[in-house]
Amino acid sequence: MGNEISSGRNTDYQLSPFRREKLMHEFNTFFDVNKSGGLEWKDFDMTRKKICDLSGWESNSEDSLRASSIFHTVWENLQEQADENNDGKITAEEWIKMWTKLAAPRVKMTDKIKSKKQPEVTLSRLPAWLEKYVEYRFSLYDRTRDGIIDIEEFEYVLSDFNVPAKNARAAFIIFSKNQEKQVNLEYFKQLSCQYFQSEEPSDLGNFITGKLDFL
Ligand SMILES: [Ca+2]
Ligand SMILES: [Ca+2]
Repeated sequence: MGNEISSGRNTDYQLSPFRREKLMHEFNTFFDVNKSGGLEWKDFDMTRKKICDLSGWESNSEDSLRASSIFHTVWENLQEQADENNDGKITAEEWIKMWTKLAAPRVKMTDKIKSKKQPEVTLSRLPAWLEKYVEYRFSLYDRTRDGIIDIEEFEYVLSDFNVPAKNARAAFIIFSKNQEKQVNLEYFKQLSCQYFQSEEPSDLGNFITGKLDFL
């Protein structure tokens, strides 16, 4: 599947070290919940459960059933895109490979011959499964359910992922522009999109995980 010609993607494309580090940070800190070194349904099920528990959703409530269905879909879509050897696990290598494929600019064969320079990455939408996942992550942060994440909520939820309070607060101040910009779902999605795709270290989305520096 997906050889150079049929995929139409530049297969020489490599993610920058900056982007790789961000993606691995995301993989290790947030996706691999049980710290097994790989992603499995178990990791997604644990996140789903955590969101339901924190939100006070009873196991058979409409909200809980919806979360369950969405998490199954997210996991199935991720598997389709990343689980190359179909063993039900996504390794770090498969994760990076998937992102490399997604990021590889579409090229015409003639362009490839003309220039060895890598085309600039343009920010596009996240894959649909990830966008759904980001929405649930927003609801994990938004403890008071007012549609906005504040600095206390951000610090509180990240402490669960072992992010020091000082870093979480500093990061929040950066991407909220000194708390002048409301962090609602739309802005949170924009920042997340930037986190996964930006090559520019000063972009505000790079601070969305509470980590202050990459490479
Ligand atoms: Ca795992
Ligand atoms: Ca696999």
